[in-house]
Amino acid sequence: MFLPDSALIEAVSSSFSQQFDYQAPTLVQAPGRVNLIGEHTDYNDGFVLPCAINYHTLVACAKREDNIVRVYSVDYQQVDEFDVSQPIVAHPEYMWANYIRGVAKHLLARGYQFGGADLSVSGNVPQGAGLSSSASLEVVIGQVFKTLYDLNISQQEIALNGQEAENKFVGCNCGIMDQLISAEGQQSHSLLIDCRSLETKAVPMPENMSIVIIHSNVKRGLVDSEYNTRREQCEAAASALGVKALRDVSVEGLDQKLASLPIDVAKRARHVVTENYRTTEAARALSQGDMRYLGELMAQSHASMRDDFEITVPPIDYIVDLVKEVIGDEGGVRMTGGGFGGCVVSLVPPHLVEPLKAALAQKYQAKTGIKETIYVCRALNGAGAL
Ligand code: GAF
Repeated sequence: MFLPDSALIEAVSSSFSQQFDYQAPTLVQAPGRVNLIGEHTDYNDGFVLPCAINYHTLVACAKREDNIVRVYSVDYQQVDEFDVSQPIVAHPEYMWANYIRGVAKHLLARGYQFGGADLSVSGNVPQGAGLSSSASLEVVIGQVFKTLYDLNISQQEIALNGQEAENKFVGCNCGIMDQLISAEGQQSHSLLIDCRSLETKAVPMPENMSIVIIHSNVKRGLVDSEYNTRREQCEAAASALGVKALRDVSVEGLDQKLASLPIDVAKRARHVVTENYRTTEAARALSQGDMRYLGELMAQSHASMRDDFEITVPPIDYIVDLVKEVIGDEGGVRMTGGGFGGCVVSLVPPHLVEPLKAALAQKYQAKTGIKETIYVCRALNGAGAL
């Protein structure tokens, strides 16, 4: 089994001992994710193709005999405490604590019974990068209570509970992709997820390609409001077209179907409908090792996010162009995640990883004034105890 970074293990273990004066018996992890294709399709009941990556949120934990949950955040050096036998309310100050409180509250509301715990939490999933640090925190906390109290809860319900906590307690109207891949990821595979049925199909990642994630380090602004606006536009399109969700619209004759919609709404819908098609095609291409077709689909996906969904920013478009210059048609590249900054995902033949790093080092900062960060990743298993 692939273990989280040893520095992370050391950080949560030693801080647990310092904070609570005894050694943690249990370590539980949940990974971040990168989405290969299928963006803004999850809340339209559509398809996504993410994989879990080797960056984690990690918790050292122990059961308590009472109903108190004590949490130490290694990254914020702050402590939170709440009682699971009392109504759980939002923390007045600490945003990070609300992910934990929200998950506990919604697990209890679903009927799961558990008492207190001591937790020391840390993570190396880059925050605000579109790699799902929040979802991995929600999922790891569900996994912690499952592990400590032997709860009879499926990985899928841990994910749904995390999403519910984020929607109702934290206040972000996200879809299910991030939590589901963090809970159910499979080593060396991506998962084609049907976000309506929540069925998953594991698709082997090609051994001859490296997953290279390039963080633009563009500070993501207005993300929540833009995200919610996009979601409303998609719902307006579905309702105007008389379907439950945009998943139910096929690509055949699409421009004609969208002709009577307001221009913005039509563009958003065109992205989602074509992206659903591209995502199922991409899963097929990946499973057949057809990297050329996969690369084309990723390029179309990026253009669609840029021109129709309008969620890319110039530094991200620049990185995508730079990567294309280096890899040609030997791999694929597109923005990944919610948009307005964050990361680009690329599948790159191993012999081109160093030339790619060199090209980025030479050109990106010179053009944008911002330094990129590069993560070469592997596809890993979802959440679990170590
Ligand atoms: C964010 C959301 F949390 C996901 O649910 C998904 O909608 C994604 O943006 C866009 O594909 O990560």
